[in-house]
Amino acid sequence: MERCGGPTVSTLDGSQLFRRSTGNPILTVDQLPYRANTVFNPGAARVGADTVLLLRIEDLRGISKLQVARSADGVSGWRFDTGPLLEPEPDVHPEEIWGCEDPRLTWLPERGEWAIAYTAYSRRGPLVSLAMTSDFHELRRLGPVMPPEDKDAALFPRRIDGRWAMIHRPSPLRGPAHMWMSFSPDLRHWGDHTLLLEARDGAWWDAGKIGLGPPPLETSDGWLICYHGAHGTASGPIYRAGLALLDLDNPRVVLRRMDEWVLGPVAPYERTGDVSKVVFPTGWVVDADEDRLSLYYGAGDSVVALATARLSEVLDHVRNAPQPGHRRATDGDSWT
Ligand code: BMA
Repeated sequence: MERCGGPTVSTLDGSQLFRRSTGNPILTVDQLPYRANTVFNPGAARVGADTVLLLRIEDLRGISKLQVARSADGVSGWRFDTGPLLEPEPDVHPEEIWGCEDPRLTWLPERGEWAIAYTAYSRRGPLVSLAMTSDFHELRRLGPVMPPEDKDAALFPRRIDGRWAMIHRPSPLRGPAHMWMSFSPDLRHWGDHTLLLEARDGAWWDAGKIGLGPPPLETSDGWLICYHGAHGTASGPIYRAGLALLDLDNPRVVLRRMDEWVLGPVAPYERTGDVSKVVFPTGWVVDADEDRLSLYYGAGDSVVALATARLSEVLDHVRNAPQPGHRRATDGDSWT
């Protein structure tokens, strides 16, 4: 991935960085070539002149599969492949018995192919599986790489100190669900599991449970990451999205973390749906010439939506966010 961004002066506050597409929701179940319940939480990629979305499509049984849609402008005119790229094959892949969900796409220049990190919904709970494709027509499964419960995974596009790196979100039996990082020599065997970014506590928007959104984006300031936080309320969780910056050479180090969310459920299609009050980013595409960051997200677990920002303004904000190492009383850590 090309390194992007440069210094700018921005007067926007964090919640104004992303602007919703006037075409939202950009994809709904009515546009699909077959009947289904919902379409949401897409992986995103730029392939040649097209934006490719790998859509999560939940069928009328409740089981999800992954289907490709292509568009020249990334907003409209979506063309669908005839069949799904990845559909559960429980006979040979029993971990997919209840579906394949929430893909994240990472281009790996070294291998000349895309890594698809997705959630396989097994009888023992969701787990992280990997598959590879070079063209979004043919697919090769690598299989499960993290046991249940674990989800919200994406690969870094290149090796870090000689090893592949992945962010993911295990759900521990006890306590909050934080984001972790793991390493692999071959994309199959993963270890050196490291706690990366902690869910905050109490009333914070990202208290209790967080998870990575799109794959880490390499910029000259560091790895930009977007993550969701699920804030519990009496009427269920509210899913919002925030930003952080990881050290370029050692992404185990969180350089900056914005306090305020940058995207929350405000629009009607975000506040109602199969699950209400959900924005769930899973893909982004950069147009460096246009200084544009296009963020694709599931809304209300029912439709696909798009919000765009100037990448330079996003980086300007994240650069000026607090350093997590500098803890404050409001962080609610154990020493307060
Ligand atoms: C998460 C995942 C997502 C879903 C989100 C909001 O745990 O299951 O697929 O979009 O919850 O319901």
